[in-house]
Amino acid sequence: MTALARKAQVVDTPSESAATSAFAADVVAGLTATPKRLPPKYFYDSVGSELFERITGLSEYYLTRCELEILNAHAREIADLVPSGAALIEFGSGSSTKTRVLLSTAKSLAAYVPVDISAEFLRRQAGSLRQEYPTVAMLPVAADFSKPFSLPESVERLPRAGFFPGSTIGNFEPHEAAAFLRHAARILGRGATFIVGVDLVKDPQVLQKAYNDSEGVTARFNLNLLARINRELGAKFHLDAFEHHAFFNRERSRIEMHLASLKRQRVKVCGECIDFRAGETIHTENSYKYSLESFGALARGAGWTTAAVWTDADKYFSVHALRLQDGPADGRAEKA
Ligand code: AVJ
Repeated sequence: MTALARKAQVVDTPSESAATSAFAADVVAGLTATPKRLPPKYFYDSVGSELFERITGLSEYYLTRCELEILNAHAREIADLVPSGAALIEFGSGSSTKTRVLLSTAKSLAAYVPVDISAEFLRRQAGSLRQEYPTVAMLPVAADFSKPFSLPESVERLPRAGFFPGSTIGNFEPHEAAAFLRHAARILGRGATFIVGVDLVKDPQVLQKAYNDSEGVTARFNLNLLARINRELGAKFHLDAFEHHAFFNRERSRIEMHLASLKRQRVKVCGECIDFRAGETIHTENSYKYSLESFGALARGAGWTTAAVWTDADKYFSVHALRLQDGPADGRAEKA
């Protein structure tokens, strides 16, 4: 093996123990904080990813259905906003159905760069896409897309378009979402287009149901976080001593998910004793809901202009095509 090959292998396989200790540190920090919280990115181990897949197929979970309706209805227009010969950078992958709409319609794409934490998932996904789209270079990057990362050298000179579907941007606090859009501007560079899926404010009943489905899949998805802590960190959470709570916080325009302790209890996690009052919750996720105007304003504040916006027939969900003008974000695009 050459030195280069050896190096590449080390770089792209972050050791399991390093990942586990980062998880442990975040769990202990979140559970010893007041109020208690856990980062939503840890929902997606293999069990959680599978549960999320099931959520996207639920009739109550309108987000995926509405976004696909928009992408399919406007595929041509969206694809026309992607410069020819461009590299398509996807922030967090996993939504290969949505990606396929773009890969199939934007015929002249030179490369597809999915950026995701799960190297294993990326490898499998890239493998099947390679067969379906033999003319597009598949260049997965294993990284946390919310932190700075470098693009593969071969796409540095290509025009770039970004894709961030699913309203994952709603997991960020609004100020973090703005920071993320500035970070994306730096990665995508001058003249870039950014296609972003954003869930919209609507009848709270509809929102409520989307996060409290009748089959209880979302409840299991939420509780899997405790199951994962048990599996990977050897804790002993009793899953039946906690309950899934999801509600719309109107004032902050967000769905909040919590895990509520059904009784007073103490759980040992990584050597720390975590005490719960009866009814005390762990805040596990926020899912912000925007209006077309409020998201447009957020994007504008981060240096992007709105080239186009589409919604589904019910106006439940939106897809924004953002454009980076010559003087982007905080006045610089590294790659321009
Ligand atoms: C993938 C973050 C967009 O907030 O709707 C689904 C995750 N949480 N059901 C969302 C989720 C509960 C989802 N996002």
